[in-house]
Amino acid sequence: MLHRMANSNLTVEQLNKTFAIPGIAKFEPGEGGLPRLYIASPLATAELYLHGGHVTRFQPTGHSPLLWVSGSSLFADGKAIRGGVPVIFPWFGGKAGDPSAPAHGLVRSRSWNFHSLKQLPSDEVQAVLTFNGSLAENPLWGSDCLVTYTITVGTKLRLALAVQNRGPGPMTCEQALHTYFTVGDVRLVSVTGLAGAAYIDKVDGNSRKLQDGAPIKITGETDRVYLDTPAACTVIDPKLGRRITVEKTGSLSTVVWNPWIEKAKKMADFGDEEWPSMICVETANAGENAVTVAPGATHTLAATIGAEKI
Ligand code: TA6
Repeated sequence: MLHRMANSNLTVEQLNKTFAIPGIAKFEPGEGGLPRLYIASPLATAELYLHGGHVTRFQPTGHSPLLWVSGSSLFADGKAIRGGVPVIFPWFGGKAGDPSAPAHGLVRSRSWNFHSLKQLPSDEVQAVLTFNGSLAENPLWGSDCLVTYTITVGTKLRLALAVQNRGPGPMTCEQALHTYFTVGDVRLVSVTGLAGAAYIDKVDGNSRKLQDGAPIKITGETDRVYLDTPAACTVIDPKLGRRITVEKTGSLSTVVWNPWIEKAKKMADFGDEEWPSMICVETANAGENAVTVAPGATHTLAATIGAEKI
């Protein structure tokens, strides 16, 4: 059966002929028949969809999976996958001044182009995907641009989202790697690395607040955009007996989100009972941390995700 990519004439079979690494990485029909790259190296297993450039699985050898995906997620062109690492660009959340614009930008629900796949001397497996933003196609891009997303799978997951401004003027944009982590019980989890940071509390009228020095606990719907936070964050999960660390470069915002009970019920692609099993700690540039890229210049936001047992 031939599987057609959403916006390319390459089939899974043709992708494998061009890119597969025997015994390490191959394309297969994923959920909804969407083309999916499956990576199984001695260091880790991972899955990523061309749809949205979306990493849906990362499991370092010796650990249980680090990324969470809803059992109710959609896998269809034009729809975002609920979980994994959604790629958010060129705006975060709702687009300021344009309620008709899709939430979280233009790239998470469209198929990306597959550029390359290789095994590094470190035994890490590296995939590169691209997406061309064109004003002619959609003025919401704000500028012609080339997005290059480099995904490196090893004992850690390394993600690098590079935006090259191909327009004649400066390009101001927001971006995020909107990562969903699996946790044993979010009510037992704590998040460190954000002490003293200012944040926008989206469940309290977008009020601006200051994080105290204590580890962050989730005791209800939590939706916070922490500002001017370049440091690493750690998700401490006593039930799964591990801590997940998110190191980053090129990112000044960190978003912490759990929908809790009522918001989970309102999302059709999120199971009513799933909220205790996940937390988002997102690597972003949002709001006043939006970035301005000069004509011809490139800005890279990068995250490195790893786990250790406790
Ligand atoms: O990153 C947190 C957030 O902005 C929340 O406000 C919530 O909307 C979440 O993203 C998921 O957004 P989505 O459009 O994927 O439902």
